Amino acid sequence: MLIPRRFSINQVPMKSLRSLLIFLVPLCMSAVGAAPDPGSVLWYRAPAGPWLEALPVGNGRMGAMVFGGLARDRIQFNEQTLVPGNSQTKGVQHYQPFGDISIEFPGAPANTPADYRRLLDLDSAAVRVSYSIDGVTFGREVIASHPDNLIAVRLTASRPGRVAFTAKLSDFRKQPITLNGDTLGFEGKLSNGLAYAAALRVVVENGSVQASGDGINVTGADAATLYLAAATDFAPVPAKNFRSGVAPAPVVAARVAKAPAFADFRAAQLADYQELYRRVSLDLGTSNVSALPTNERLAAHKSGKPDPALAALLFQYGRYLLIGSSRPGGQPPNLQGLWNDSAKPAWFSAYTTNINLEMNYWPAEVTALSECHQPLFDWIDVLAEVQKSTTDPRLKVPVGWVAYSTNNQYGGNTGWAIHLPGSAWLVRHFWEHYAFTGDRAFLEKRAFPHLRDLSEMWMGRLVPGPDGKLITPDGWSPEHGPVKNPDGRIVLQEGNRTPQPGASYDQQIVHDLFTNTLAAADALNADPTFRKRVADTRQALLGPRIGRWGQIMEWMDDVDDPKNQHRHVSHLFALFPGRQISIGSTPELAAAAKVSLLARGNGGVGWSRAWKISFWSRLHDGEQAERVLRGLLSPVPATGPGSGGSYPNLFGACPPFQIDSNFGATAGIAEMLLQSHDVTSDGATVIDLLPTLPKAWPDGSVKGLRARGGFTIDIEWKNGKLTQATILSKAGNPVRLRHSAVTRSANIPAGGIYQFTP
Ligand code: FUC
Repeated sequence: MLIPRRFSINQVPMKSLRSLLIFLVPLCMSAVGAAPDPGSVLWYRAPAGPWLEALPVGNGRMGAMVFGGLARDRIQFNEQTLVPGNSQTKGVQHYQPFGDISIEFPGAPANTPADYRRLLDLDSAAVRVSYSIDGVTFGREVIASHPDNLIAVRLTASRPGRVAFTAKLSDFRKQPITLNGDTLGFEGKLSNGLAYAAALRVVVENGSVQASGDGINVTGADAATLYLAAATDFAPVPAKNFRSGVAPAPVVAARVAKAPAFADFRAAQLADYQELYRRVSLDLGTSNVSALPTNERLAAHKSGKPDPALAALLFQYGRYLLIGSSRPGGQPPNLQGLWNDSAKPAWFSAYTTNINLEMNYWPAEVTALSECHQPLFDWIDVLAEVQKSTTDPRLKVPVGWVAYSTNNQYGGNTGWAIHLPGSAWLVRHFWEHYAFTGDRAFLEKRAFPHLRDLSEMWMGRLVPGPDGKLITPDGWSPEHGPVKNPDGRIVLQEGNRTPQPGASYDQQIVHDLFTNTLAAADALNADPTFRKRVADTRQALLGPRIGRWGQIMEWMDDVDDPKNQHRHVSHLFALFPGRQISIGSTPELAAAAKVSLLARGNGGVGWSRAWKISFWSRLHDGEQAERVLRGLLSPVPATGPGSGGSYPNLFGACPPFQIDSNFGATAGIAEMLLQSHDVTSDGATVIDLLPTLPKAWPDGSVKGLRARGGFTIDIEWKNGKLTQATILSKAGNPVRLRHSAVTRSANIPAGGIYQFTP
């Protein structure tokens, strides 16, 4: 309940030239209808109706969805730690929405003004709304700042004194709202005792402010800023029962109270954000539909009109969403990143480890967002600690630890499926971080202990199979398996988890674990006896096999059904993200992988299509990769069923919304332009420049992609041909540059640059 109290606010932040420019330039640009950049702006001519039309902002901890309504704007917000449940078996519960800001505008027009614009500018990380009424242009800007851990809503008008609105705050669980001076707030507890609180402060420039019913009423202002803070008392420390011991209500009140003036707030947010975002740029060219609003571009794309800039937009959107949902010190993005308006999001919006969580991080290193990878490492450490001390006898292993298929931020699970190779798949991310960054301390202190322990665990678990080769005794291939029908026929059954010795998925992940462990052991000069044991065991592993119709066999017996189009493509892990199969080193297996992929088809749920972009990229088939990408960009309505495409706000449709396909698409597009997984026998990184360029992108450039071995790469092409590439070496590691039929050794010293022309 709101305690009404009249008050006035006379805080008028200094209007620096910079602040004027920051607000007026975008406002003027949209007012005069300047065309938004088709490769970095999502835009629409009307307010959002359903949630999947609203536009996201995120600061790595908090997120918000902006609707841009005329009579009422809704800003639905989240904080990534608002998670009930615990660290036990069956401890997983649904990730919860936090609350809403509602802004009511008096005298709003009944119809949407012709110049109404709603956009998300990825380059400046802002959602903007603008429209004019009777010659006055009104602007709104919503920004999530990582440095200040706040979300700000800025309201402006092109004439002084014309900003007027009532701001309200609500808790998703309907806790009472309090008013303290210029600040609304609420606090509560979840079923697991997790305390949460939010605060919304209203700051005006001129004008008057008063409490009004259950909100704060502003009239006659030149401009106003709402600052939102939301927090819980979660701390990622099992020994402290996952609590910080700090009550969140005073924290959020203090945070909004000391919010900087908007110009400074915005300057700090831009500097922090753009330092990450602007590391990579991608230009794939435009077409005559690229200038249309995003929803109309999706429709045009479906009707076959080319729009290469839409692929560039999807690429950068994935980077924007990762910066917005994964920052050092925070939690990893869950199945919806951190954006959720439902009390019961699908699959709890938890961390699922048989593809989804890992896919979230595929773009991190290659698209130069290495720092954003860190929440995953912290979370894996917590999961390992919890699982090592578990009382579940099925998880007790003498060394190492085991993940479940579904896990939460407390290291708990659903009890549904133990996912034996899940920990090895997770830990490969530690290796990749080192492979790209060369951070030796990280390799030694954080990566290698996991790689060593899990290698020991698997060396202890493998058993000889029928032909003497080592196999995993009780694997599976997510998420189906062979069963015998009453008529004796073998069929593949959805969800079947009957243990399958030697399932290819398990075999390939274990192989990958050993490969990464060996590379790490070499880099660290680790114990040679251990190294030899791992190398010998890897050598003795049952490897990928080609079955009766030329496919990669998914199980130990040749029971694959060529008509099976299951969404998971688990048996091609070795092609991507693994590197056991590649067209260079294992051409026959690569050909078999192609047979399997063609049989699986180009469709499926969102993440399945995203994965297939990377598979086809690794097979250097640009036309197939682009075809699958086009499918992923097919429009899915914001309400109702629909599969495997993109919602109006470009969120990926599993369905329902699942963010992995956004991240997977970004990684897949990067993989089409640059690859660096192959290593020569003398230890040089092989960098493939433009390995999978489709005909649909004849001219373009990409700048700032990263390759393993510590390289930063720019590539330009014209008429489908590479014209120039620039390779900057951070560490002076040996490298071979490969493009078409050309392979070139380059000796680039640390800090040196090499120009590649074909
Ligand atoms: C796996 C997938 C589903 C979904 C879920 C979160 O179980 O098979 O499609 O993505 O994870």
